[in-house]
Amino acid sequence: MKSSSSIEDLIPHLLQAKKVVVLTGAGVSAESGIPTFRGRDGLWKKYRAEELATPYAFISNPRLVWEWYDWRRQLIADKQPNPAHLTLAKWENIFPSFWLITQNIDGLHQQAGSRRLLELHGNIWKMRCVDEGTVFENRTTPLPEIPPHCPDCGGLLRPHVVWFGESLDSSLLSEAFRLSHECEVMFSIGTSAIVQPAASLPVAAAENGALLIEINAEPTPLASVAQFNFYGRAGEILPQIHQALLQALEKNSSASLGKNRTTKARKTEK
Ligand code: BV8
Repeated sequence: MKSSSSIEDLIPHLLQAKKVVVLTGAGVSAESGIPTFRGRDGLWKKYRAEELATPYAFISNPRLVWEWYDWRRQLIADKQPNPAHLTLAKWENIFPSFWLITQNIDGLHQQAGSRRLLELHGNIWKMRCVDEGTVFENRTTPLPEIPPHCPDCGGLLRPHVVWFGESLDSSLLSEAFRLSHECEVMFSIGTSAIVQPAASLPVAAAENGALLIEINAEPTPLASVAQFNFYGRAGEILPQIHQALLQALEKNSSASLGKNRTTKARKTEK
């Protein structure tokens, strides 16, 4: 496997960075105890995610699809953000412009405190009425009724997520590409970089001259495009990068990040 880069070599780039964007995938939630999509533990009964997370599966068997989502909601309900989520939430106060784009639907980034966040694929705690299109939050686990029905019109409810074969919200997607095109540094963390169009965001950043950093348990198709590769657990690597960055900020308070950011960064640690 390609060896990991050195955090020491990465830090000077981060000290200079003003616009930083991060793309996360299921690997960021793995250390919170949530199975990844394509990992060994990602299967549910005998089904693969690609077979159930589709409009076709829902139309032909809404009960089966909702049983899967109810199982995932129950699994996620008592899980907590891990150090990877918590570190990324702190980075909103470290870089002048920081945005987090996630493919995950588990809501753990919000729970960790991230606010500058785009949820590309929706959120498992939201439901949408198939007839009216109204969206509302529902955190009841287990669901009392499967499939659930709209409290207003009695129509069928669906998870407010983007299924395979469905288009992403166009304004959200164009914002994600704008941020990726304009950033100086892009991290791709805990994603196999297979699912499109999300997997094209780091490529778009790199094509526009951004420094691309991959943090993943194993190399992905982005490995050869990234200038820095860190292989291992995101919940360990991100805090290591964060600590090295804080030390460099302390030492080099006149860096382009400026004194106010050093103070601000110190504040996020209290
Ligand atoms: C669309 C919500 C227009 C639902 C999800 C172009 C080329 C090829 C195919 C396509 C293409 N354009 C469209 C497609 C089809 C399809 C697609 O990409 N298919 C793939 C399988 C090839 N895309 C779509 O359908 C998208 N729609 O483009 O609309 C269109 C319409 C019709 C036809 C054509 C175009 C919609 C995609 C959204 C699907 N919905 N989720 C739900 O969750 O129930 S995607 C699903 O996959 C999750 O959101 C997940 O986050 C996402 C990506 O997976 P990963 O997050 O990367 O997870 P994975 O398990 O794969 O990898 C985890 C990684 O973490 C691993 O590498 C592992 O090593 C690592 N890891 C594990 N532990 C750790 C770790 N790393 C660090 N630390 C650890 N501790």
